[in-house]
Amino acid sequence: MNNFYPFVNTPLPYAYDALEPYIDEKTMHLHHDRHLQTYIDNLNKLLEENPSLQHFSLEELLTRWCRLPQHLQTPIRNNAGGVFNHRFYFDSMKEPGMPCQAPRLFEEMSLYFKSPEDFKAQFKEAALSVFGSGYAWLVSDRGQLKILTTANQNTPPLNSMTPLLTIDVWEHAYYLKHYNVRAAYIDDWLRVINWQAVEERFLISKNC
Ligand code: MN3
Repeated sequence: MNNFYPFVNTPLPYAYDALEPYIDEKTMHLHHDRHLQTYIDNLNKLLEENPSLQHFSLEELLTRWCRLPQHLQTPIRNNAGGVFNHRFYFDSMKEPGMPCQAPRLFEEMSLYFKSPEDFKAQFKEAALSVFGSGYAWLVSDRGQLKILTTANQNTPPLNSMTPLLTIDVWEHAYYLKHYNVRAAYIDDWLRVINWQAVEERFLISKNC
């Protein structure tokens, strides 16, 4: 895990075409190799110029922003957020069709959203509601499951919340295949969620 400066663009945990036909190979190349790479390069440049921040982990850069010089708070939030969010998004997906279950999480979801199917409907609604660019998230907020959205490359408040799942709804995540139809992208994305990874994050958040 590459969590400190210098940041490198770690490979996707699957092939670029692994999410076909739901998310296309070209989008994955551009998204990982160009978009994420740009955030990594920008973050490294900021840290190269500010050596006193090089010992901060990626998460610390996002949670200890009050320790950052004021003029760096926005660029660090944008670029460290861009790295964190993209890695989290890519790690939340897997090849379609592989058996993948999250029995403990789905049981808990039923308490908060009625059922996993209702959760998916509410999550889709939230992802559709993001105006412009941003993300929708499933988080554990001190043990409570919640859906929230963030604008641009903002992350959920990681001091109090544990992210469990995210979808990137910037247009670059879907425009080549789904054009401007974000709803169709969300439906396709719901078929490639790595529920096993989400369940693992959920269990860790419960100290299980
Ligand atoms: Mn993106």
